[in-house]
Amino acid sequence: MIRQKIVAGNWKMNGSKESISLLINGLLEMEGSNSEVVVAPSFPYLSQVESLISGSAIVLAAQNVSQEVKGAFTGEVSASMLGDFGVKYVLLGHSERRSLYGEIDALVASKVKAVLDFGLVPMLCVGETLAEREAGKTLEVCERQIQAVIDVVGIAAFEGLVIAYEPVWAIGTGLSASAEQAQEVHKAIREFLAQSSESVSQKVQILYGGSVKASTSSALFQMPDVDGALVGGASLDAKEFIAIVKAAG
Ligand code: G2H
Repeated sequence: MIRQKIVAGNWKMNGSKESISLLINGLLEMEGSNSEVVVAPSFPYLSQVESLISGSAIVLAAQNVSQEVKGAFTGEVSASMLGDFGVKYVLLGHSERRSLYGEIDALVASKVKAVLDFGLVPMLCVGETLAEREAGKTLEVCERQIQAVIDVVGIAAFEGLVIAYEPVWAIGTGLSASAEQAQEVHKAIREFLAQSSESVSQKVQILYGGSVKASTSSALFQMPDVDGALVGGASLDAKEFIAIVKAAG
């Protein structure tokens, strides 16, 4: 099955009005791509980025969301609010949210449900720590994180969801997984999904994330089960990000 590639830039807590304007103007010089190009600014800049990318093929993502619909939840942002700013994707279960903000599997699953209920697309991040990899638990961890979501939203909902495999040991460390390591886990994730639904397993896009750079991206994108990339640090440089988009074809 042919799955469209996605190249998503997770800007994390970086940027200012000025730097974001420069970055987006740089990205707008990009030639047309067969891949879907996505950017995920921090909440305060969603409106600015929505305006800047208007009329282009660039798609907007958010980095987090509340699991609640509305009400007395000071400091939280709902899925409907994100929808108001043209957001399509919402990153969920990123390891920084899991490790620094205590987001356990059940909370991630309820956020996935909130996003799907509002018609947006969750980008569900899963991945193992170095200790878990060394203990041979890579697949066990990824499967547990995915199963927690299946238990809440059902396997059919995965047709409207993107998975990002992000080994924690590769995030922001400069230590990217090799293309072969990524392929091995992506294939195993697809086989795990196939146990519940073969058709869903073939449709779901599985991105790789973790120190992706232009120089490593071509090899990654040649892997049959790698359907794109979730890019952190390298997405803050327009030229580098455009080179990754080009590598995706
Ligand atoms: C992983 C990735 C983006 P980086 O967090 O989600 O960041 O490419 O900086 O490792």
